[in-house]
Amino acid sequence: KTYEEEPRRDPSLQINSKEPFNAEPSPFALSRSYITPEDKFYKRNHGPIPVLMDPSTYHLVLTGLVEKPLSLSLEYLRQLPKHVVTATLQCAGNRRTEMSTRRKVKGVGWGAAALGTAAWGGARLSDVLTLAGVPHCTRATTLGGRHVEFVSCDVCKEEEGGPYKASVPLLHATTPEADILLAYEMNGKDLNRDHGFPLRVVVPGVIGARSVKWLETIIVSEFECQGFFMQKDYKMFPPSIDWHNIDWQSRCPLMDFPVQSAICEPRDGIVVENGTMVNFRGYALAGGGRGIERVDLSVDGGKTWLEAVRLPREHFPGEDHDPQRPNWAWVLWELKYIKVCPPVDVIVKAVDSASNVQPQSVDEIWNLRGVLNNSWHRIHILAPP
Ligand code: MTE
Ligand code: MO
Repeated sequence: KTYEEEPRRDPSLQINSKEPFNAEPSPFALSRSYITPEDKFYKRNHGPIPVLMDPSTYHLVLTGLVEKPLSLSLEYLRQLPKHVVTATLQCAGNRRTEMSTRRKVKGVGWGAAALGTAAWGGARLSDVLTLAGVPHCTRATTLGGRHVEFVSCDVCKEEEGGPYKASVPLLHATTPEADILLAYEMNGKDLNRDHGFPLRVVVPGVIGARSVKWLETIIVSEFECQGFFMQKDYKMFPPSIDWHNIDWQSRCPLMDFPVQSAICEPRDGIVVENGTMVNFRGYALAGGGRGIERVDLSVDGGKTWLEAVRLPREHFPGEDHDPQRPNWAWVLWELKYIKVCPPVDVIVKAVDSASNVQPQSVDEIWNLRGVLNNSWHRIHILAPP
């Protein structure tokens, strides 16, 4: 399989790697809309985009430690109760480039826009597992299943030409309130090829790496997925660990992402006269369905803080909406007409609903793979020469 049949992409995306295609929008474009349009949504791949000839012959296979192995057509999946969930997908490598400025890390460089919010439409994973005779369970199935593995049909170098795969714990997968979807729609349209046509997993509140695109097979298994991206990547190590002393087995695969925020407007390095009134905008999000409690902005390098104003959360038509339920989507925030005295650092930090805060410095969380950089985000505002 090659890169000869890649889809067309928005020319305004910043390309971080061409083959496989990895790209993100400008932070400014990202913060323009609550629901990220598909063409502006970051694209994270580990191989060529699969070419599926005929969706009418597509089948999703459910196998492993299930009572009833299943093979489901797309048409069948579309007849199951449809759920529309607005969820932010964020790559664990979001803001990796900043982490590298401290000490080099390994991986595709990403700015602060490796995330996006979409209204995902599809069947619930928990419903499909019920069809296969897997009950909602707290420990293991009667057959011994403990994890639910998702296998794609793309080919990745890291898997030595095999497909991308990942798993989530069975308890998570069988919990209806976890809103894990087998999604065939993004923002009310059929999924496009870049984002997983014809079917992808969406695991809200969890790093993007577990939301497997181009899903082909679901396996209920006794063990967590043994694939590269679960065992030898997307784990977080302490700053003392480097490539010479790493023991991959000593850590568990990343799931929920931590509280995060960034400034999207104005752009880093703008030049303004002393006393200029500036508008600020950005995003904040929390993993695991924890919402954002507060967003603090400092326009004087951290001496004093202002509380940012959240823009109204938008509800997509047909969305499952209940304010009591977990919050899977970001907050867009804003502060307008704030006087700045350059040169100065503007900083943002957020607090989630469980009172988790972001670390001040990237040094505390530096890790060799450059994942989960959620340190205070700053931009520099410069004075005219
Ligand atoms: N699924 C497959 N099959 N292949 C991949 O390379 N990348 C994962 C995940 N699912 C990937 C995949 C990673 S690391 C992320 S962050 C998200 O998809 C990105 O989803 P997006 O391209 O729709 O933004
Ligand atoms: Mo990712």
